[in-house]
Amino acid sequence: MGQLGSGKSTLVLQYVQSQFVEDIDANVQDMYKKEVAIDGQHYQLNILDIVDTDYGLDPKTENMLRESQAILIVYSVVSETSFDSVLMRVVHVRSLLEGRNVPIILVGAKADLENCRQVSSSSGLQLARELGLAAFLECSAKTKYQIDEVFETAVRQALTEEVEPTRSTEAGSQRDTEQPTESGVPEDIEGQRESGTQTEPLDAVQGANRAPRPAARASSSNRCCIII
Ligand SMILES: Nc1nc2c(ncn2[C@@H]2O[C@H](COP(=O)(O)OP(=O)(O)OP(=O)(O)O)[C@@H](O)[C@H]2O)c(=O)[nH]1
Ligand SMILES: [Mg+2]
Repeated sequence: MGQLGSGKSTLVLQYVQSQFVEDIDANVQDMYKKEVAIDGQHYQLNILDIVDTDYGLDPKTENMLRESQAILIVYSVVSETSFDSVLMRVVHVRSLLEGRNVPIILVGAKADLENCRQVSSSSGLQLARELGLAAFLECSAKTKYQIDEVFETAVRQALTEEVEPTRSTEAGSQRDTEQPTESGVPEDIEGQRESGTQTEPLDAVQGANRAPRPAARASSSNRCCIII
């Protein structure tokens, strides 16, 4: 999810096809599949690149979102308006999820465009913390910076949610109505990153590189549906 032009499709294509495509058809919803090994386990990822407008989603997409295992909300670090639209999207997603604990990962795209940056790394991190999101990363589809990490984070977070005792990510299963848990972002990193200075992976702030608990791996169906 994310504002028009924030970089969603380019990000997926770089991850799935290892190419930076400059001109991608907008307003086309595509499902991509990728087999990956993460932490020694094989997974089949189904990545749905949705059509997301500021006017909402169609009902079919909303249903797929409810049945997903992880949701990526993307903004462009060179577009303050895309960043400002994140809150609205998080609120909307949470209303659709009705308490299901599907991890929402905040992604700052186009991090190679440092000279045009309008959103600092620390602002992205702070928003992720304030909203209690599962993780935050910046990436660049152009330079491949943190592209794999974005999706690996999504899978790890999905697995982490799977082991919560009363929750399930199996399609069609009964889910509880708890509110999303606290962010995995550690307390001690706030303020460590200054505007415009982000050049290294944000691993420390992701909650992303937390290894999934062993039970998570055991209960996984090795399929993961990610919405972007
Ligand atoms: N420099 C740079 N440009 C990027 C990057 N990612 C995407 N772009 C460019 O940003 C523009 C929009 O990217 P898209 O991937 O189509 O954005 P989108 O979010 O899928 O857009 P919609 O489908 O219209 O909502 C394209 O011209 C891309 O080439 C990046 O990491 N770096
Ligand atoms: Mg697109």
